[in-house]
Amino acid sequence: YQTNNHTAANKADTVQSKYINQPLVSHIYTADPSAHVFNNRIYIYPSHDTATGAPGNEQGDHFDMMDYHVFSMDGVGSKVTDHGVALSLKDIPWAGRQLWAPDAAYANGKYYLYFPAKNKQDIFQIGVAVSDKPEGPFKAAAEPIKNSFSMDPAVFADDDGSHYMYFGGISGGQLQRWDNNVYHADATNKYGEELAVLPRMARLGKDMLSFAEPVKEIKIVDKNGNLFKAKDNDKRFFEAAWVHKYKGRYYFSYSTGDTHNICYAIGDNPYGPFTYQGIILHPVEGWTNHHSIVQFKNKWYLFYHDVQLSGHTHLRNIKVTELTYNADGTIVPIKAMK
Ligand code: FUB
Repeated sequence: YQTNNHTAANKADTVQSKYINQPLVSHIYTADPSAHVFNNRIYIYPSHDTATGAPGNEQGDHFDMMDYHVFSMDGVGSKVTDHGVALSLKDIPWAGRQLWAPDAAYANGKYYLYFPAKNKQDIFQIGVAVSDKPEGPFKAAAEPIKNSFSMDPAVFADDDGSHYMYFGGISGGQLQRWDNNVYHADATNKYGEELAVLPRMARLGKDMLSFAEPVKEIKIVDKNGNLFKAKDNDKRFFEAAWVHKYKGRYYFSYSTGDTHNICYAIGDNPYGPFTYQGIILHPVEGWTNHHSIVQFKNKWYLFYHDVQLSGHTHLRNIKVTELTYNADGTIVPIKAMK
């Protein structure tokens, strides 16, 4: 997660000419937008980036977020409402620091906010908070979700009412430290011939507060059915899992991290395996690339972020653009800069 060195000097120029879409909000920095349609309105659950002065390093210490805001809008292009602080670090009993990329779901007449944070031992886990309203405020459970680890939760609601959480991220997200659901503090990232670390998932319990089954790995394979190696870093999973369904098939999309692509793979069921298809979103400005995909009124949208407003990797701004499919169900790749 290295910072980039953009200067303010040429910014006015780049704002005019370089970006295909403009930030959805500019009064605060926002990132990792998870979008959902609730009550016929688009709700966005992003990270809230802040400049706390935390040092920039590979562990991502500079992503030092302290709270979440929820945003909503009638449709793409409509006014965006900031609903204010929905959950604060100080109100999460188990959390120590770093509120990273969240997601949300609706069930049982309630709204659930899922979020990663480092616990008091500085190990990432995933928490849940509950509200009667999609915009919150949310009340956090006293403990993280049992058996959860790493970060970037994404909750997919299937047509039969089942909810599945997909999660994990290597490097700063600590996923490389988890093998067979056991923690190894000293495990490091690999970049060679060994198999790439796989993202994880679990079906959520009916209470939406727990996992209903042991955490499983998700296989992302090439067209020959082979898993990627750690060195295949333009394709292998790094972070930012998202799942959506299109014409009965399951699309698992994710960021390749150090090569900055949003890629996707398609499977026949929520557990995979998922077969790699290609790039959805080419690298954006800033080190991280993180997205969500949602259908609204017969159109599909890709929410993402870049660093147009700040020029700094840890101070991002959320954006949206339309997503289109080819007749065979593959996605037309997007370049978000001219
Ligand atoms: O926002 C902090 C981290 O940056 C997220 O959890 C990652 O996906 C990356 O976007």
